[in-house]
Amino acid sequence: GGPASLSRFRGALVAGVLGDCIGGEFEGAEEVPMESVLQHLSGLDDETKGNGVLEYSDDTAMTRCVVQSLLTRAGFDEQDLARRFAKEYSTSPGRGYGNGVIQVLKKLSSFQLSDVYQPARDQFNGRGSFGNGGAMRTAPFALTFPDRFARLGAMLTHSCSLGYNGAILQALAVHFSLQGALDLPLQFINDLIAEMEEVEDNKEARNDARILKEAEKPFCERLHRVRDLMNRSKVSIEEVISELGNGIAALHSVPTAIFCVLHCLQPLEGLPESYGGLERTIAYSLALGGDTDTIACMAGAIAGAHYGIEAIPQSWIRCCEGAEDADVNAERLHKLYHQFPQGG
Ligand code: F2R
Ligand code: MG
Ligand code: MG
Repeated sequence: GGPASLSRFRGALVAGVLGDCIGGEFEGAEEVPMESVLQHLSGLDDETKGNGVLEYSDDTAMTRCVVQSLLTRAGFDEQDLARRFAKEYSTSPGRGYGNGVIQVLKKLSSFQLSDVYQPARDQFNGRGSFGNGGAMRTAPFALTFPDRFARLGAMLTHSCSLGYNGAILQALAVHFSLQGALDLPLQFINDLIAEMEEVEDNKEARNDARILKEAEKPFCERLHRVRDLMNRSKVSIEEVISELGNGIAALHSVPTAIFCVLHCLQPLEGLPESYGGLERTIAYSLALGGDTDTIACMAGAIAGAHYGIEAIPQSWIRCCEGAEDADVNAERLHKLYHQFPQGG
């Protein structure tokens, strides 16, 4: 596709932060009535609030490391990125990190480390993490070479293919959305399936899928389910959760985030008519419960890339810690990528 516009890229990075900050309220909740979501969202329009009252979590903390590393090194540098993840964690350990990844982040602080990918390989008795921590931070990679950098960036903490392939899928979804691909939703999902057919076509992926008793190509299988749900005239929240999941595993959250965006392209019953697609996507992601900050962060990034920065309510930006920084950095990164189109 053609080059992504600045508005789309700003939209992606800012809406990702919004999803994380706004979604944090419900992370881990089993059931989230839409009424509670709408109440939470209408609180963001309160003029007396603002100035970053909703704090960001690990999702944004790690995305900021990716952005800073890409900007400072003018491209992908795993040593620099690993150092930034470790420093960020040691400075602010209370951002709600996954229980496993904390071990990796502590080991990455060691000066004697010769291979920055080794701590991730040691996770979960050598099987590696399949959590969504690699996927939640990939949006900055989505302007160029999303698959290569998303994979390497994720493997610093997630060495299981069900973790890093989730990061690739999320980066591809943002990448396609930046090119305007969501104008043709069916083509969008078919293109993602075609890409993931190749991504999952190797020994490691097949082996991990077999050990975890998943389908031969787990992400492709989930994307087929997304396409089936898209074609249904009515889908309940319960069906989405049972078909796609709302959990902390990349497999149970990245396809879900993609579905949220697709489902919210049109007005939805139960959501205010005044909402545009971006607001609908965030609201719907929260109503699924479970890993709401991360699903809303990933869905936000894909939707933000589609609707652009102009679609994001200013009052929401004012309420979310780090949203204005994300906007400034999106502009810097966009400029850098246009100077060095290969991204390093
Ligand atoms: N962790 C959270 N939220 C829950 C609690 C927050 C915190 N304790 C608090 O109270 O403030 N949110 C954040 O974590 C998710 C991203 O996690 P990430 O980076 O993938 O971490 P990790 O530890 O690698 O994986 C997460 C969990 O998944 C299970 N798991 C992963 N791989 C496994 C494997 N091979 N075998 C068995 N289990 C595996 C483990 O339970 C891991 O702890 C985001 O939601 C982010 O917002
Ligand atoms: Mg989080
Ligand atoms: Mg989360």
